[in-house]
Parts: sequence; structure tokens; C-alpha cells
Amino acid sequence: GTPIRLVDYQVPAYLVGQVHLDVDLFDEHTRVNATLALRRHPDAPAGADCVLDGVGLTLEALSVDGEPLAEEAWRYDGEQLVLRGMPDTFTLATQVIIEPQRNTALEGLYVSRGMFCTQCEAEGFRRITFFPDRPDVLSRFSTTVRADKVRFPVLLSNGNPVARGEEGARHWVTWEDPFPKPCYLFALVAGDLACLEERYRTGSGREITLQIYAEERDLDKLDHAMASLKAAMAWDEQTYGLEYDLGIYMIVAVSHFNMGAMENKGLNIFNTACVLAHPKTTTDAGFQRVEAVVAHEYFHNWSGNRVTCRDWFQLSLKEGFTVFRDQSFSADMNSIAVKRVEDVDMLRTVQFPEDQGPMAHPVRPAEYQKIDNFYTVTIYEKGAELVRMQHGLLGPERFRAGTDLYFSRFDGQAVTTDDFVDCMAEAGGIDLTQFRRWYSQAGTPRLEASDTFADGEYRLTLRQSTPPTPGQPDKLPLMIPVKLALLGADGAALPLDADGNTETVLVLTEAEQTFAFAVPGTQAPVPSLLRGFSAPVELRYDFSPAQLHFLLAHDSDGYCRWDAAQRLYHAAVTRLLADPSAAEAEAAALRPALEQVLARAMDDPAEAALLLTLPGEVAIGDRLDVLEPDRIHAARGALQAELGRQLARQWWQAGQACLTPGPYRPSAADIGKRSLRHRALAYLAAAADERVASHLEALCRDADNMTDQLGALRLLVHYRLPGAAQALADFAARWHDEALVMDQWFAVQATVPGEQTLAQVRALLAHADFDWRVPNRVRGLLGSFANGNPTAFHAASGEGYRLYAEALARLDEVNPQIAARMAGACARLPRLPDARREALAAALRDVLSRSRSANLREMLERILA
Ligand code: HT7
Ligand code: ZN
Repeated sequence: GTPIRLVDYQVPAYLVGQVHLDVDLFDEHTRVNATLALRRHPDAPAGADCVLDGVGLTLEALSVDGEPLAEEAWRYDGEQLVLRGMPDTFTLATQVIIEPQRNTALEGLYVSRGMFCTQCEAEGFRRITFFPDRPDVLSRFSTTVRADKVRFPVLLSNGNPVARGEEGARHWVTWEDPFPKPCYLFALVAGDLACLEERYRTGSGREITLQIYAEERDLDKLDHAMASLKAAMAWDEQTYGLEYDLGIYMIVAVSHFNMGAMENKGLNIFNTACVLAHPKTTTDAGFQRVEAVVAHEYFHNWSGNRVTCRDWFQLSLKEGFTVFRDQSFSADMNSIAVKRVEDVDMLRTVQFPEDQGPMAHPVRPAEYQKIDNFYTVTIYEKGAELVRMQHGLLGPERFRAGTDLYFSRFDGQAVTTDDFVDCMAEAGGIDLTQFRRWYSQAGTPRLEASDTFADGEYRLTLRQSTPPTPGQPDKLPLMIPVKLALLGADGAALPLDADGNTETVLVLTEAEQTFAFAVPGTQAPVPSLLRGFSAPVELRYDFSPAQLHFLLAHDSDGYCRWDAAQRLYHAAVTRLLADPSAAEAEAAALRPALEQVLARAMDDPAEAALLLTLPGEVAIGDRLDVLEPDRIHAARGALQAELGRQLARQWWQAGQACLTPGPYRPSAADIGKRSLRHRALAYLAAAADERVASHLEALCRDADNMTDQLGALRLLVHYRLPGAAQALADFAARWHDEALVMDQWFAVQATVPGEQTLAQVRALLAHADFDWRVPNRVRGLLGSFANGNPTAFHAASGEGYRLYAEALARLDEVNPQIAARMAGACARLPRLPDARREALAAALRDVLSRSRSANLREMLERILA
């Protein structure tokens, strides 16, 4: 396909000041009347055509300033409506018919379990009516929604309800949104919904009505989202000085949704998985996800809605910044150190591979075919790291001055990542010219560190290089903040300057630089490098095992402690790959480190659980030159089992110490304890400890919460322990009516290691509860299979690839966005050994030859390039 390029950006020929939509919802179709007040953009070339987007619309009527338009003055090719010879200002009225009931792509207006809802970002609004569907056209919306009174008692849109009425069996409500917004923030909902309503008083004393809508049966699952929303509102006032701006804030839970949630102005629409939470049906991770996503969408009200993106190349302007904001919020609500490690772990295990493979792209891409394919971990999570680095370079006060400047200068405007960085440079009084390269240059920079110590001087040399990525063969040096401490023999950080500071940020700007520090004594210090993961780089330093044990024991930086543990584990697994008989010795060598973590575990069980987690099989594979899933599985499994055996007593003790008596609470403290307990049980399960199966069976059967039940079920099933089959069957019987729980039931089975699982995945695809139209279910079964089961997905027979490719082709007919997103799981293709690479490529070429959507085609072409 033809790419869209950033360099080709032009202002729109016409802007829309005011738009009124009248949406008439019926059983077979929906009629949309739109009235747009258009005016020529002051910077547009005179005489330019007025171009409106519109996909799959059946046009019934078209008039300009109240008069039908002559045939030669307009043209509609199924994608764009072009109006020729229009005056500088005019009113356009269109009437179109659309068919939401047949919309399985879940873009535009569609139906989810009998409820009408919308998803307009990025380019869904054009499937509802004719409009310049681009984020730099900001308009005032009013919307009238009409539907059957009985079946759709709740009619919602953005802003405030201003009028309502009835006409026979039907009724209508008119909503007005006073804030100009791009059409991707438009939303509409009609359904039979229950509502949890509470109030929130802002710092300036305004009272806001908060409403969360869901199906009646889920009404008891909304309290956590409501509490999270209030906490997020208070946090944004406190941290950024930002208050909510409308009198009402609504969230609606829907079962069919392509992503996590959507920040539509005043009317967020959420995947049920990101808003519903109840101890009986939701795991700790689920509770934390709800807290984070509710906050994320709320924070968008400023970072995204009040100040929005000029074009979709700037997507990270709102997403990177908002992820940084939600990460900081979750850290403040729970634990700063634990949250940082979780975020770094996700970045390194998901974003680094993306940045090192065929899908690599800059945080501000230069071109794309389908913008839907660019809602990536690079835009979101790496984008957040770029904001975090600016926060680090400026310090909290000047960063806040920078965000104040950004929000005041650009309120009500559509801007660029350059505008954001300009505010930071201005408020921070620093030159960020070189820093901007982080936005335009793809790839994970490599940072090589080496050091010497002689005559009381410690010299640290840092070298940076970024490997080539598609379309970017040559890379320039970046501005890399490297936070550093030097630990003395007693483990304390040494003073690094005359003021006695024990931590410093080295700002690397050249390809290579050396930094010198005076260090008293004769013993070389141990460097604590890249503290807090101060830059998203791959750090290479030849740590000795003794240094890693030392850092794990003494470093005051949580990230560095965890990284030291990860390096020890990776090294052990790498040696085991070369000598599979060494598991006992490798475990014995690690044992003192684990014992020491376990001895202090109750100080911070959540952190201990992270320190005690071996790298996953996929992460191990990503560090090796050639991917060998079976050998990795065997090596990692042997190490885990051996550690389980050698430390069995301590694991049981830790599990016992981590019991959380009383009712379930999703507090950071209790979540930490459960997480350590399940880590301990995982080691015992790996070791096939004689008591573990019955313990897990009981936990799965009797626990009063989903964290324990599901955690126990997963271990029983993955380690094929006695009672696993029965537990699976009982679990399904018990939770059959809870879709989000059943998603997990599918995922547990799809991730059982080994080639045998392929038959099970095929069986589950034919299961009565599997539904190609529900993204959560598709992700639960197929997503977790491809991303979380390397031994089955990469089975030597190639069967895993064929199964997955068939599924992608099938999915493409139902939901192209989801098909394309799932294709991302094949992006490791270039790293596969020859036979596997050829098998996967053949399967994907076959899908490509049949693929109908531009979404899936773009992904497959990039992967196969
Ligand atoms: N801003 C939202 C993006 C989104 C989306 C994008 C493409 C297709 C479907 C979608 N649903 C939501 C999500 C967010 O970052 O808050
Ligand atoms: Zn977002």
C-alpha cells in the first residue's frame, strides 16, 4: 500500500466549527443526520476542495446551505466525499445509513451484547458520518440519540444532557459538549444499563457527578473502578494541578472492545476487563489493571483531550505522556520500586524485541499505512520512557513548570511532540536539541560500560551505539542520562563530589565518553549503573558473579537489585543450555542469593517475589542468537525445579508467612504477599513437591478470591499435577457465566508447555464458548498461545505456525484490527532457525495472499520483508 508520510503534512482545507449529529438507532440500520458548519482554513490554498472522510456510508441526502448540491459539485468513492467550488463558509447537511449490527470490526458504531457503542480513535468516526476525520480539526459537538424506550433506556453522548423527549415507543436525549474536540473523541452509547453513581468535589469546590455504567449483573463489580477514578482525580490535582472540567464523568463497560479503553470526552468506553473488578472473579493483576487504566483514561482528559495531537504521527504526545502519568500514579498508590521494576520488565521483554525486529519504528514514526498498527509498546511504553528521561533531566519542579507551560500554552490546540519538548527545554532552561533524536530514531541503543581503578581514581567509559532498524541504517548518538552510584566495600554508596552526593547523572552525548571520580582507598568500587533504569538502553557491562551478588545484597536502588538478580539467572540458564546436567550445581550456586532474599522477604514481599522470579522462556530466547524453545524450556525448568527442591523448606515457610487472613483486599501489602506466596508455590510445583498438588487443589477449590484460585489452577495444569483435569472442569462449571474468568480458563490451557497443547488449542477453537467476534476471548486463547507458549507455538513440526496462520486469516474476515495486532506475535520470524523460519514464512505468505485488510497486509509485509 501507499504510506502516509509525516513530511507531507498539510493543514486541512476546511475546519468544522460546530457539528450537530442526530443518530436514529433501529434494529436493522441506523440513520445519521449531520450538520457541519465549515469554514476555510486561513492557511489553506484558495480554491482547495473540501474533503470529508466517510467509509462504507450509504448516502441518502446531501445539501449545502439548505440547497441540494448539483451532481458535478461532489464525488463519493466509498472513502472520501469531495466537494468542489465551495464558499469560504457554508453549512453541510448529510444523511447516511449505516449498519452497526453487522459491524464486527468494532470500529465506528457497533453493537456489543445488545448495547450500541462507538470506538472512533483512530479513524472510526468516518464510519459513522462524513467528516474531516483528522485530529487537527476541533469542533463543538451536540448530539441527539434516538432509540426504543424500553430496550435502550440509557442514551449517552459526550458533554452534558441538555434536552430529552419521547415520541411514541421511542425517546431521545440531546447532549452538548462545550469543549471543542477532534472527532476521534466522539462517543455514543445506547443500552439497558445499570449505573453506579457517586460525587467528587474538586479542589476548587466544584461537584462532579461520576457514573459507571455496566450490565445489571455486573453492578457489584464497579466499586474498585469508582475508587480508582476518585484517587486519580485527586492525584492529578495534587501532582499536575489539573482539575476535571465538565460536571459529569461517565464510564461505560462493554464486552466487545479492541483495546483496553477509550478516553472519549466525558464518556469513556471501557473493555469490561479494564473496569470490572470483584475479589471473586478478578485477580490482583486485574485489580491493578483497572486502577491503572481508569487513571490512564482520566489523565487523557488533559494530556490528549484538552491538548491533543496535530496528526497521528504525534500519537506518543498523548500516549507516552499519559502512560508516564499513569505509571507515576500507580507507583504512588502502591510501591514506587515495585512498579518501576514491573514497568522496566515489560519494556525490556516486549518493547525491546519490537525495537530490534521487523516492526521497529520511532516513537514518532515518519510513515505508516494503517495507524491502527501503531498503537504499539514503542509509542506507549518507550514514549513514556522519553517523558521520564525529561523528568529526570529537569527534576520534579522544573518538569512541573514544563507541564504547566505546555497545558497553558496549548490548551484547546492540536500539537506535536516537538511542542512538548520545547516546553520542557524552555521551563528547564536546558538544550534538548539532541534529545529530540530519541523521538525520530528507532532501535534500542546499546550502552557499553567499562572501567578502571588506579591511584584513587575510578574511570568509567561509556560507549553508545544503536543497531540499524528497517529504513534507518545509520544512527546518531543520543543524549543518554545514566544515573550512577559507586558502592564501597561495606555496600554503602560513596560520595561522588565535594558536597557528598552519592548519586549522579552522567549525561552521555558523544559516541564515547569517559568520566572520572576520586575514590579513596585501594579497593575498586562496584558500579551501580543506570539506576532506576534512567534510560531505555541495553546496558552491557562485564559484571562478575561476585559483583552481582554484592549489588543484589547492598544496592539501595530497587531496579539495580532486580537487574543483578536477572543477570545471575540469565547467566545460569545460559550455562545450563551448554551443559544440561549442571542444574544441581547451578541451583546450589544461586542458593545463597535466594536464601538471603527469602530471609528479608517479609520486609517487602512484592519486591522479594520479583527478585525471585526467573526470566521467562521468551525473554531468555530473546537474548540468544538462535531461538531454541525446547532447550530453553528444559534448562529453565530444570533450574526452577532444582531451586524448588533445594529450598523447599524456605518456600513452604514463605508461603505460610504470606497468608492474608480476613477478607480479600487489593491493597499493595496483600497483593505483595499473595505474589510471593504464588512464587513459592511455583517453585514447589516445578519440583513436584509431594505436598504441593493437594495444597494447590485445595486452594483452587476453596479460596475466596480469584488470585488464589487461578494461580493454583495454572500451576496444577502447567505442571500436569494430579487433579489438574478435575480442577479445570470444576473451574469451568463454576465460572461458566463469567466471561472474563473464562478468558483466563482458555489462557491457562493455551499456555501449557509442549507440542501436545496444539491439539488442545484446536479443540478450544471449536469449543462452544469460543467466539471469534470477542477480542478478549481471542486474545485469551490465541494471543496467550502465540505470546506465552514458545514450545507449542514454535513446535518443530511447524504445526503451531499453521494453526496460528489459519486463525489470522479467519480473524481478518471478522476484525482486521485484532488480526493485525495478533500478527505481531510472528515478528520474531527473522530470528528463528532456518527450518522454522521457512515454515512460519510459508504460513504467513499464504495468509498474505488471501488477506483482505490493509491492517493485516501491512503487518505481514513488514514481518516478511
Ligand atoms: N487512546 C485509546 C486508543 C484506542 C484505540 C486505538 C485503535 C483502535 C481501538 C482503540 N481503542 C482505544 C486507548 C488509550 O490509550 O487510552
Ligand atoms: Zn492512552
